[in-house]
Amino acid sequence: LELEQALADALDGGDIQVVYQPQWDLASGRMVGMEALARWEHPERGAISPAEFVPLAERSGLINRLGDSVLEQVLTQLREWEAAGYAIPPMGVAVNISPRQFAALDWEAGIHERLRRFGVAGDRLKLEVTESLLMENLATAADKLARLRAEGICFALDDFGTGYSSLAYLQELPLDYVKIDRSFVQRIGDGDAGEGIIEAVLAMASHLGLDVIAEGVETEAQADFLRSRNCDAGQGFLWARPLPPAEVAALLP
Ligand code: G
Ligand code: G
Ligand code: MN
Ligand code: NA
Repeated sequence: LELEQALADALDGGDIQVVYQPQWDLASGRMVGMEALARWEHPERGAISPAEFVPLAERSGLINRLGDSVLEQVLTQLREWEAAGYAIPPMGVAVNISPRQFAALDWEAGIHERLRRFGVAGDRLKLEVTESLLMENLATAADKLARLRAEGICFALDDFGTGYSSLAYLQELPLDYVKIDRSFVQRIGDGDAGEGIIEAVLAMASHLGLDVIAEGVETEAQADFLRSRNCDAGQGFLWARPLPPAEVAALLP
């Protein structure tokens, strides 16, 4: 409860900041996008991981405010970068959307409204959702995605392979990318089933016409494996950690 109050105060005080982790095209080595990740520096406890405060925000209902804050920071940043003449990479900036946010009645309207208010084109924005959005009625979720996609926003399915994705469900959802969870990437070279799972995901994505981004790439051997299997893009400590805005801007053309 104490931490919940601290999170509410941090949201009031602007203490939730956004860092950006670059995503790279595996064939050309060019930066093709980035993922926005929330960071909380607590005055006494130091850095608190989003793995801790995002679930807390979900439980306490603060997730909508957290999500709005992250989205508004990203849109402000996009506007600034564009005004400064930076080319925003083609996959745009990805924002994580948690299931409870996605399900909120006014969430979709809030996205449309903020794009207009901040003067940012929808195609600069990518939203990362998880399979848990399927907790919602499949048709309702698919309609929501389709209406946002009509504004140019694209969608990635995050943490792919960790849930219950069935081909039938995925086929019903208008998605653009799947992200291979880092737990699979970390098993490359282990000689167990990890590589086979990645190959199966790549085959499935190709069948569905989806691009694939592998996350948590830490070694050249992992990158080589993914490149050799025609995985489209990668993200991970091998290339760059999540970076503050000025550092990621230095990587933009
Ligand atoms: O940045 P890090 O790898 O520590 O993130 C841990 C988890 O927190 C990841 O699952 C990530 O998706 C999630 N996360 C980070 N930032 C946000 C955010 O702004 N919104 C939501 N919903 N989740 C986030
Ligand atoms: O669930 P999601 O994909 O949003 O999680 C992204 C999280 O993964 C971020 O918290 C980010 O800090 C973390 N991350 C990014 N690259 C790497 C990596 O190469 N190795 C590890 N262990 N974590 C990473
Ligand atoms: Mn993510
Ligand atoms: Na993930």
